Amino acid sequence: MTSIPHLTVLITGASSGIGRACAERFAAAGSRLILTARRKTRLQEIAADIKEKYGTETFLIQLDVRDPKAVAQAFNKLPEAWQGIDVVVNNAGLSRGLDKLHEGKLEDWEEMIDTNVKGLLYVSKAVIPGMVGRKKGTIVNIGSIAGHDVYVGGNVYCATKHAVDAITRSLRMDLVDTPLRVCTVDPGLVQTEFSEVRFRGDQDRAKKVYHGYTPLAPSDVADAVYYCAAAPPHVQIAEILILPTAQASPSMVHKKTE
Ligand code: NDP
Ligand code: 8X3
Repeated sequence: MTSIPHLTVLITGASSGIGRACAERFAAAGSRLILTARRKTRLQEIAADIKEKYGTETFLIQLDVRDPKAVAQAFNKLPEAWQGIDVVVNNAGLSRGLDKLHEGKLEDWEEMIDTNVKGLLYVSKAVIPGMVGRKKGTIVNIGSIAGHDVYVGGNVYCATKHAVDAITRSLRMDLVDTPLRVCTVDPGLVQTEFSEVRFRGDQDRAKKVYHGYTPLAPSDVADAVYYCAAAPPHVQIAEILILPTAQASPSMVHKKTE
């Protein structure tokens, strides 16, 4: 794999989990990073950590991707030195609950759709025109195995990840006459804050999701994202589906019983 130092990489949802691991992976490769999330203190801690380890230059943006005006403004007023984004990792996302559809909550559905689908669209619209103008750029969307298959209670979350898959494939067509590349990295179970967020802070329930087998680590997914970005310019890694060895489908996970 080639190394890609000195690229400017934008990561959404960089305050935790997969986004944070991507920040670390690209920092280790010598990239400079635009990190965004709602929790700015977290971003500041991560920036300090990677500055110390790798000397990484960062530009931090406190941003809720659900707010189209804030997204447009944030990228319109980037300092000149940060305008040349080479790689965008559309990672910000979440799930809420595992309710059957007829028992689900409207606010949960809206939060998932607004973040996972509309947020990804807003950020893409803000960033891709510059890439087209510069004739250079890699877009890596973080999808999910939930964009390939469904599971009980996954209804709206699975729909958002199927939407990410559709957007990714369609965007690849939109950009086929440009040098830009459109990739999706679709993980199975990754141990992050994802389940804590899904179960609204119920740590016991969240921990059980990862019991009895070895889930993916965020760094496993970050390696796949980096692979997409570091491929030679004529190589477009369209899709990587990455699962724990003990997972065969969203609902089939081989767990050891004690
Ligand atoms: P985490 O909860 O650890 O991280 C989610 C990140 O998204 C946080 O940095 C959070 O930042 C950010 N985020 C959430 N909502 C918003 C928002 N409205 N605006 C801006 N940022 C937001 O979970 P993961 O790392 O696991 O999730 C990252 C992505 O990976 C998601 O798209 C998820 O769907 C996907 N995924 C996760 C899998 C898993 O098993 N963990 C498997 C497959 C896909 P903050 O709260 O500071 O804003
Ligand atoms: C996150 C993984 O299986 O909880 O996308 O949907 S799963």
